[in-house]
Amino acid sequence: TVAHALRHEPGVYGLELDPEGWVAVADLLAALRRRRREWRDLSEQDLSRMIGSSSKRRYELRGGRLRALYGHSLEQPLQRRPVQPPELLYHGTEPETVDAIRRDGLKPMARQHVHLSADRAGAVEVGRRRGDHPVVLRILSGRAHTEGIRFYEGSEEVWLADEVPPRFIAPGEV
Ligand code: HQG
Repeated sequence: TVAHALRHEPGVYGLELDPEGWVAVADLLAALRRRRREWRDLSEQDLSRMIGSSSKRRYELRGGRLRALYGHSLEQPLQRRPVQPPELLYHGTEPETVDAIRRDGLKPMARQHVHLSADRAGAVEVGRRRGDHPVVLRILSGRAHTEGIRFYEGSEEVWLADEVPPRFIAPGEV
């Protein structure tokens, strides 16, 4: 529910994200408490326990505010500062999409950005969401950045890009 509110449809919860994706924790808690009976006593501690017990860092909780670090599909793009990415990044996907990706490049599809992984193991996990035989593509992110493609930091594990044209996708799978 928190991912839905902070990545996709804040309006459904009566919330509005600021330009960098933040909401006040108090507002989010009020919205969640209204949502379900068993959430009526939800506290900031519950929220921070939920965030801390996850295997992935999806949120940033700071100064009474919370935001999702990546994954957004909102129409209004969040303000992000482009940064230099590592030389290589990885993208995990399913075998069925590889031909289209090699032809058209990586596109954000329903989200604001293409999502890339900092290492191969992370990309395997991303690809596994779609089936038992994930494919991992190696992305020449250093070269793409030099040639003007914008990259942004999501979390330590997740990198974002506006797009990845086919010439920056290394041949073969890793
Ligand atoms: C594919 C989860 C055809 C792309 C994950 C992917 C990640 C194309 C799908 C994060 C294409 C989009 C994001 C093209 C890209 N033709 N297919 N030209 N370009 N695709 O869910 O990267 O657990 O929006 O390969 O772990 O799978 O929610 O992106 O399969 O970090 O925190 O289009 O979401 O994080 O799917 O996943 P998604 P993703 P959380």
